[in-house]
Amino acid sequence: MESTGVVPSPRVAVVVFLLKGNKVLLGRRLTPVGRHTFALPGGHLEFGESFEECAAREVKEETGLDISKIEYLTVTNNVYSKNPSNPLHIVAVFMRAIQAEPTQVAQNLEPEKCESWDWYDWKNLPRPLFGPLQAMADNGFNPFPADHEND
Ligand code: 8DG
Ligand code: MG
Repeated sequence: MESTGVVPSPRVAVVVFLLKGNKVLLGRRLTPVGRHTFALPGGHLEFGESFEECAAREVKEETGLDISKIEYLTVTNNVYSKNPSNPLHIVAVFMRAIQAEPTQVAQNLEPEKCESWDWYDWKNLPRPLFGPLQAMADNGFNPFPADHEND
């Protein structure tokens, strides 16, 4: 990589498993990282925000949905090295939540970034999944509460 004198630094993202019954909300990405793969709503933490505030803001901005019962799940460290001229290192904080108002319908409010939003059964996820999400699913990660009936 040619040195520009600028030292790249990791960014923090907050990503949300929005849960409804046995389903999660996914949309096909239209942005360069993970283009055409199915991913969760989420985005970058803004200065001074809590994880919960960021989760609620990103879901609202991307889908129009209000969320509640926002809980921390896990964190992953992702170094995307495919494009060395644009190094990308993202610490992704995964939260879960449910709809605050179940009658609200997900809208595609950032159509330049996402094809559409839909609910998918966690046991029958669409493909291709966004890499980091596929890795979590492959590792047996389950975003549902322990007492949730998910068979
Ligand atoms: P912003 O700059 O508008 O705040 O953010 P964005 O444009 O909405 O960011 P994003 O790419 O949707 O999300 C930020 C990063 O979070 C993404 O580049 C990689 C990481 N990430 C994962 N898994 C997932 C996922 O399932 N969905 C989303 N949206 N991001 C994810 O590691
Ligand atoms: Mg996003």
